Amino acid sequence: MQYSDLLIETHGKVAVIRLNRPKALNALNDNMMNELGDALYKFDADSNINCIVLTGSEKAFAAGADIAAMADYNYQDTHGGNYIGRNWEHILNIRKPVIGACAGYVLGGGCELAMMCDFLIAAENAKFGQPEIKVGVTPGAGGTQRLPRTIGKSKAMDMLLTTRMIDAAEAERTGLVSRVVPTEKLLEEAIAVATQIAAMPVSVAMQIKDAVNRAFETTLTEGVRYERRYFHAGFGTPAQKEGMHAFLEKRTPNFDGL
Ligand code: CO8
Repeated sequence: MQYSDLLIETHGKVAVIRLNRPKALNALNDNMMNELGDALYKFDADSNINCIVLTGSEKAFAAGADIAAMADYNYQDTHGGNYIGRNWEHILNIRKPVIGACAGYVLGGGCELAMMCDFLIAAENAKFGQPEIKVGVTPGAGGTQRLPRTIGKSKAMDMLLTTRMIDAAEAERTGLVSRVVPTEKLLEEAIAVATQIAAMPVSVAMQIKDAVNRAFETTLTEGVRYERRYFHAGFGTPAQKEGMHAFLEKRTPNFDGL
């Protein structure tokens, strides 16, 4: 598939997917979401790739869903045959780690897409917000669900009801992002972090991702049981043998292909 709204690069075992509709601040339209799903599935299945970085431009990760495309929709258009949302959640099926590298505006559907990544690295200039109420709708891709689970009810309500944007420092303070880096270094830093992850056994990275996501869907006891099954099953795998023996032999483990 040729992409018109994405740019793709690879750096060793790291794939970088860049949202690329600069004239519309990367507003997320149907074609871009189709392309994003395609690219994510492709890299998830590619044994040469262990980690994916999803980013936008310095001005905008994404300023939301494409308002121009949606403005004249009616209920049949959104919920009918071309159901909005059908191509928004492919990212949740990706087994390998996906890091969101966010600069500039991260708004509405852009913030929701970012929250579907495994963790976020923010540029100092990043601004996160859920301004949907200002265009007369609720969020539709998890803004009312993932945001309060991530930053707490009070901050989430404040952002959702007033449309207040939070800056990178506040986003880090609230746990929405894991690190803040200088704006001009965002991609370099994100690739460095992804490269570190890509050197780990991808099989274990995928299990950790699955187990962490389970934490949001189940009780603590069931979640720990789920984790314990992965832990027990890990014994006897090449990754466990290589990791533990490399430690005992005081050498760097080689998790290539594991
Ligand atoms: N959709 C379409 N076009 C956009 C969007 C958008 N979300 N955001 C910006 N643009 C366009 C502008 O129309 C403008 O185009 P043009 O040059 O042709 O006029 C261009 O990008 C540059 O934007 P501005 O001139 O407005 O730039 P400013 O620097 O003045 O302002 C802002 C930047 C503050 C980001 C401003 O553009 C803005 O407020 N944008 C809209 C933000 C917004 O409301 N986002 C939420 C949209 S609704 C949503 O995301 C619902 C998600 C539901 C997903 C459900 C899936 C199931």
